[in-house]
Amino acid sequence: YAKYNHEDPLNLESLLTEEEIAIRDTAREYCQENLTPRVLQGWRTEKFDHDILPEMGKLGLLGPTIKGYGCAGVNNVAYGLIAREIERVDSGYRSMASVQSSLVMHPINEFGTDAQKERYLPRLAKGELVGCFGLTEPNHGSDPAGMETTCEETDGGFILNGSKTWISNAPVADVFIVWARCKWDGKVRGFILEKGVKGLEAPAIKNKIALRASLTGSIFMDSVKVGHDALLPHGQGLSAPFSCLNSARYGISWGVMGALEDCIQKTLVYALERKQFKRPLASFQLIQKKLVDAQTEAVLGLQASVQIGRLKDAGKLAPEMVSMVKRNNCGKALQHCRVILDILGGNASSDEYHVGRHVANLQVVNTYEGTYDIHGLILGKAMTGIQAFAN
Ligand code: TGC
Ligand code: FAD
Repeated sequence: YAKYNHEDPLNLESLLTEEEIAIRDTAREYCQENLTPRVLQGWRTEKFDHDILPEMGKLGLLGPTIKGYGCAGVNNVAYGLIAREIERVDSGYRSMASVQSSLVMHPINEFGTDAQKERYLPRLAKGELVGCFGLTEPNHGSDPAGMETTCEETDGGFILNGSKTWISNAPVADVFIVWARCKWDGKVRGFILEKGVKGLEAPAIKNKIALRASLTGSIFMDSVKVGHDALLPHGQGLSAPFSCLNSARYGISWGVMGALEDCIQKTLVYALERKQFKRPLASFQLIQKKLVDAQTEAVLGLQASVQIGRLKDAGKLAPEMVSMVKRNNCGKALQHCRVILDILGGNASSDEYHVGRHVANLQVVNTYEGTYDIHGLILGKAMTGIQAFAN
């Protein structure tokens, strides 16, 4: 028999190439040495740290699957491994990076013109520009098809009106990917807006009780006039924003496992050190069960994410597969981080023990990019042939 390694129970390492392992190790070293020391300050002050995206850019962690434009051109498993390392520190930092990579650079690369790619991708890859993605609206979250933001054609370009809410990175964004319904044919299309254009505002949503290390805001568009070159011409209909979501949701399936792994590691160390009734907490059966249940789900979730990553790289991915891993991994991470938080006793309420911060973050990650229940209904439709979420 092989020797059981409780730090990698199903030998995930054996499923990775040397290049993937090297990328993971680079990301891990950066995150542990540079993000961990800043996370409490970021969480407590809700301040955006403008150095982080450029630092990630230098290491090739932004838009890493894109070929050219200064991007690393690595595979989707490597992209997932990067998300896992960033979210091991904080979901807010992963949010910042995955919006930049999957929700801003991806649509420009997929649906943009050569000129748009040249103008934005190299600077987004370096982290010199910050991007955001506006799909959700005050009256339309789970049902973006109801979107009220409009676009009409005018002399020399377009006019956009409407508002978006709960938009990651918006208050500090230089580049806004905004989705609007076009008045001339009723189709949804994406537009690139630049900070400073008249009629565009992006105030912060303050005092969040989760994801505090990442800035979130609204987007208000009051007759924002842009040229024809703002349109992403090669994507129309909701399948365009949904294709961005497929990529971000896949990354999230890895990321939340990183957050759960961090909670397991921290509560295990605590349980081995802390004594009650003259014995380490780790010696009690109930504590061991909580830790083992959590670890089993982290290990199984990661196996599923590797499989989805390999299928994505092979061009054999169905969006429903992403719904399954996004839903499962977010739900399991939230559930088990919450259970093992109990191991910390009263210290669970101190942010210095970190696990409570992960629990708060994971409530949001289980909600954004399609809620747990919406992904359940997407899978229910695939299974039964009956759409349950709308008429
Ligand atoms: P439906 O009629 O099913 O589809 C409309 C069109 O879209 C196509 N499609 C997809 N294409 C690619 N990938 C997918 N996953 C797709 N799902 C659907 C579909 O084939 C159709 O194409 P066509 O050509 O026939 O027009 O659309 P629906 O309106 O009934 O959709 C329902 C539902 C529930 C699936 C969808 O609306 C949904 O996913 N809702 C959840 C909304 C959501 O995820 N919002 C995320 C906002 S962004 C965000 O949260 C960022 S957080 C980032 C961070 O900080 O990390
Ligand atoms: P609702 O759609 O109102 O849903 C409320 C509840 O009702 C949920 O439990 C949902 O599952 C349930 N529900 C809805 N419809 C049905 C149904 N048919 N059947 C059964 N149950 C249903 N959006 C962006 O576009 N870009 C971003 O960068 C972004 N970042 C975010 C950052 C943060 C911190 C947060 C909190 C959100 C962010 N979002 C972003 C928005 C996010 O995607 C939405 O919050 C999410 O899609 C849910 O929409 P909603 O909040 O309007 O909830």
